[in-house]
Amino acid sequence: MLELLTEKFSKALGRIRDTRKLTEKQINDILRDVRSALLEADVDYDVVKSFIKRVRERALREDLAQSPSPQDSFLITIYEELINTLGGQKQDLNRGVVLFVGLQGTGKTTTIGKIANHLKGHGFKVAVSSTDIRRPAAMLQLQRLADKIGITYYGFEEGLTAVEIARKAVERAKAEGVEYLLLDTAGRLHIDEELMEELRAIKEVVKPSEVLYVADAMQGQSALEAAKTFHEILGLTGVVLTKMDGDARGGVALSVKEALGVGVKFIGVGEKIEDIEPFYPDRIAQRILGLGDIQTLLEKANRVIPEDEAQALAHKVLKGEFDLEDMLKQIRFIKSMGPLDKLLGMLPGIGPQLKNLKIDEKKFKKTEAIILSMTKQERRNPKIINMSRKQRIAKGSGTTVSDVNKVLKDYEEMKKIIKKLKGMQGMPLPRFPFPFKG
Ligand SMILES: Nc1nc2c(ncn2[C@@H]2O[C@H](COP(=O)(O)OP(=O)(O)OP(=O)(O)O)[C@@H](O)[C@H]2O)c(=O)[nH]1
Ligand SMILES: [Mg+2]
Repeated sequence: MLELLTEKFSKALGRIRDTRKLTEKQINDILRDVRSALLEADVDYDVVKSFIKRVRERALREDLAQSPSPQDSFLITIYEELINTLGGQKQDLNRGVVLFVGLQGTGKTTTIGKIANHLKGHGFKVAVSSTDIRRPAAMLQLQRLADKIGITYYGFEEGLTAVEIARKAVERAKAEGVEYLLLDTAGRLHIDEELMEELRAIKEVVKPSEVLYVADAMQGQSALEAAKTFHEILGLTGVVLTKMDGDARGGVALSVKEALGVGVKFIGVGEKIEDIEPFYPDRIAQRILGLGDIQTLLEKANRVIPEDEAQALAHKVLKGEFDLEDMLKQIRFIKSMGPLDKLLGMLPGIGPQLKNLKIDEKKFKKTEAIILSMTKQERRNPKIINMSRKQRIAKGSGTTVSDVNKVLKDYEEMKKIIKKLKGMQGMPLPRFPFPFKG
């Protein structure tokens, strides 16, 4: 996700570091590269134009040459304008009835399952229902999802119209004190009168707190064309971009706010139920600028391990201290958090290095066994692990010396990467997280 933008941006912005002074010509040169990076990443032409214009005007008006560090000021300007383009503040989901609309196969039903699960995880009382009467399998799909995640599904007798289902579902939700009722709707290949009429009627009846348009990011700009029609007729309150995992360009994420006037609320990043993220414009801007997404990472960690342990670990990581005991802890909670590459991708500066660090998740078990066969002393100070110790560890964990060597090598590799984080220490997040200096 967004890899292309990140890569292009880091090239364009890399030039800033190499300059001592920022002249108007240099600003223009850099902005030309930024412009082509954005266009290549499939950002809407008008969005790019207005972004570049705002950055240039601010850069010249604020007279960067007068700033103690023109490079930093320029980067901050870019960072802040990126956040504006992405929609500014993070948008919360208003309580009430949330109506999901969009074209066929964009991920509406899956997204409802993911968001229901997400809201449940935050302690909300959630229920889901489906007005998609065209395909019987569509309702069954949502019902199964709901069962799987332990969410109430409202099903009704056959023969009801979509509008009648919607009305009944809302009545039940009200009676049961549900905080979020997520309503699924039928998708279509193209916008047609009948669908729009149905959606309009449903909206009339349920008086939704949110009308979310579900768009498939892999369709690029065209994903937003139909959205405009939906917006005119239904008054959208936000967008969910699905399949961001399949689109390295991700330009559509930067285009939504300006194209529609409403922001992205969630992004779907995979097929699994937990593959959903609230959309934080500032964190996305950090990702694009190659700063990683340490906040999301820490937040995830918080949810899995007790807070103080998470903090202690984050602290150690930030200080660049990291021994095999920490690695063991990491492995254990990463295992409960999902794919490692995704997690590492959120750490600053790690994206491009991932290619060299493909940790096989099945290897975790072995790694865990090997570390467990070490003494405390060995875990805290891996340097002392000589050949005879390796043989003992291999025997104890039912592995080979070469397996032990591999774990030690992985550890060194992780340590190297974590050292990079040292630059982040003491940097206030998220406003000035630029580890670009010097
Ligand atoms: N990779 C990936 N796949 C996704 C994501 N969201 C949904 N999908 C997949 O997209 C396909 C369609 O998802 P659905 O949720 O059935 O889409 P829908 O909009 O409800 O489809 P209709 O009800 O037929 O209009 C499924 O195979 C999902 O697994 C995502 O964020 N990433
Ligand atoms: Mg569906």
